[in-house]
Amino acid sequence: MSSPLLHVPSKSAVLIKCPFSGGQPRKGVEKAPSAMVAAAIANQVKSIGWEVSEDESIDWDRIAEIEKNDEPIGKMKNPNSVSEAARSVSEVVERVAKSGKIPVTLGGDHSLGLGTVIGITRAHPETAVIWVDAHADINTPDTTDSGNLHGCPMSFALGLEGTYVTPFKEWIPNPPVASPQRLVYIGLRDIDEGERKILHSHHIKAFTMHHVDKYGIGRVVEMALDHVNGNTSRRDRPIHLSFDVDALDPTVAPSTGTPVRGGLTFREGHYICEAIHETGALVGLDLVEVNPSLKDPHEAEQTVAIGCSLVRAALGESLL
Ligand SMILES: [Mn+2]
Repeated sequence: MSSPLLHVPSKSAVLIKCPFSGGQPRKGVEKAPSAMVAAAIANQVKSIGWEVSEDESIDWDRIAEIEKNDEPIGKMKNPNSVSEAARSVSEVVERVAKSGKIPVTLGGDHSLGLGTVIGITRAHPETAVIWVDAHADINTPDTTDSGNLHGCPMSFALGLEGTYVTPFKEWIPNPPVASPQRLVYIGLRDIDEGERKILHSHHIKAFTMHHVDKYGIGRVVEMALDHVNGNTSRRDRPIHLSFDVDALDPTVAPSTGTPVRGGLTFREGHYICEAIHETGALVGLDLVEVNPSLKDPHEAEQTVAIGCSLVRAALGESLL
């Protein structure tokens, strides 16, 4: 049974393919969008009743040129290309969402999430972000050890201390449009010390794998939706789902850059997507960190397929 859509007028999705890997060191993640397209993701989404188009307005060749001579700033690696990729994505996501369609961003690495969160929140100002991930991705330029910016997008989106730095300060909104009260994590199990402090000091709701074990995924998603809806039974706040495939256990989704054991099962990952779809409140979706180059062809294919499957689940594919 398909659910009513609360914030968009019709079932219309726009695929935004982002062949970008500059937020982390492992090449190959930029190949995921074309691999998902080759796996017929557009037709799969059409087959569950959606009108599907693709936005190809971002000049990724220009961003690749920037990446070629992208010197670190402080600890931040590839700051200019990451900033420009995220800025470009934010503009497309905002435009697509304001046109009444659901932007589906296919990464690429999770630094793109900075762009999607800012873009969707500009279009739908009260949007809650559900970030499904093994990692919190909330390091700042000061707290990051690796300097890989795919570990930092949420700190920039929230405008945390130390994030209004060149080149990001040229475009990220100040004051921020996203809010720590409208952010919730599911699936965390590898949190840096600096991130732990940030999560505590900003009272950010996080359901780790410990909570998934303790309460079960059904209850965790209920609590997550309660939280972002102001601890009411209402389910009408717009939701942006940013799904990092590394939230899943590496046995389920092996071909990803920073796998961490002890993750979500196949069904737990799909359940999150299905339950968010049932609210009718989904306004934006990211599927990131599939890297088809890391494992053998079979494991890469398995990971691409699960990425497509999670997108379908979030857009309403159901078991019955
Ligand atoms: Mn991530």
